Amino acid sequence: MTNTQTETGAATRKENEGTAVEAGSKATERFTASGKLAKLDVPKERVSLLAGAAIKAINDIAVEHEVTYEEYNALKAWLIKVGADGEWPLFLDVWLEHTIVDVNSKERPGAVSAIEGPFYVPGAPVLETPATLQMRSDEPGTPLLFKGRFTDTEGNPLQGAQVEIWHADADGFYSQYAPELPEWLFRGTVTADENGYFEINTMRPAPYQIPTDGACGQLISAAGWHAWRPAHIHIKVSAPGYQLVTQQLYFPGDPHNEDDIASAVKPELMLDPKPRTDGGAGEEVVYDYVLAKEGQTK
Ligand code: MBD
Ligand code: FE
Repeated sequence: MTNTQTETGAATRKENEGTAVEAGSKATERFTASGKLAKLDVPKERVSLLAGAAIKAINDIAVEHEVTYEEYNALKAWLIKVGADGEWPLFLDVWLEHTIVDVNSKERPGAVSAIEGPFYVPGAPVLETPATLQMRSDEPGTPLLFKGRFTDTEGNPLQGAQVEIWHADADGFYSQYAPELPEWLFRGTVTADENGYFEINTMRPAPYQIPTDGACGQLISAAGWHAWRPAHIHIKVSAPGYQLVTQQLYFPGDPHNEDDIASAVKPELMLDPKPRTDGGAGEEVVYDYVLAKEGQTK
């Protein structure tokens, strides 16, 4: 298999469908331009503690594993390439974000969190339920009706809830990170009704291989790993006065549910799709959301 195919062989990447450097640079640009950077203010004590611990950890590895000069220079060259390819967001979101999520969500009741990943784009078109995400007229894949309900931790329906959803197409590509896809393909902000119900018509995404032609791909092949994430749907759920939850949802039976390169699969995030009961094509799946009030802990 090459990096130009999905694992199922269902689709082949076209010549012009972009490179790791393009996707990486876009993710880097977007992060740099986002509000996240403007707000950063980490106190000196924490910088000293965390940077000191990280430096110590890597020095300990060098001692324990007797790192050679050749390995040290390979590391230096690789780190330079990560930056040149714009792949710091990808690297961090694949190999570190899952731990940051767990550390920061363990006290929150309700919906379970997972990583945001590098391909979120804020400001997707707002659609009322029942919604259909933007797709092409000949969109390949299995139609998926994703529906559910928002409640608080007491079971009361939530007003003003919304689902931000983004996912790859049936070839494993994300709009705005691969050329020639419609800008908001498979991206939307869906508002639930006054009883907290939402319905979203979309297509089942394909398993996803992180870009293999950049620094992260170079590491993966040099180490003999694989680059796959299981098929997943990215979600941000929120309601006024409630804590925002970023998560992902997965499909049973995916060959990479057990060895996700980004370590972001959890049993609570597994969907249970069934054939549609209303005679429509494809599958439907129900997934309900319990949100915690601002400041509410377990
Ligand atoms: C993705 O789609 C993703 O979800 C992660 C975590 C990393 C790379 C691409
Ligand atoms: Fe993703």
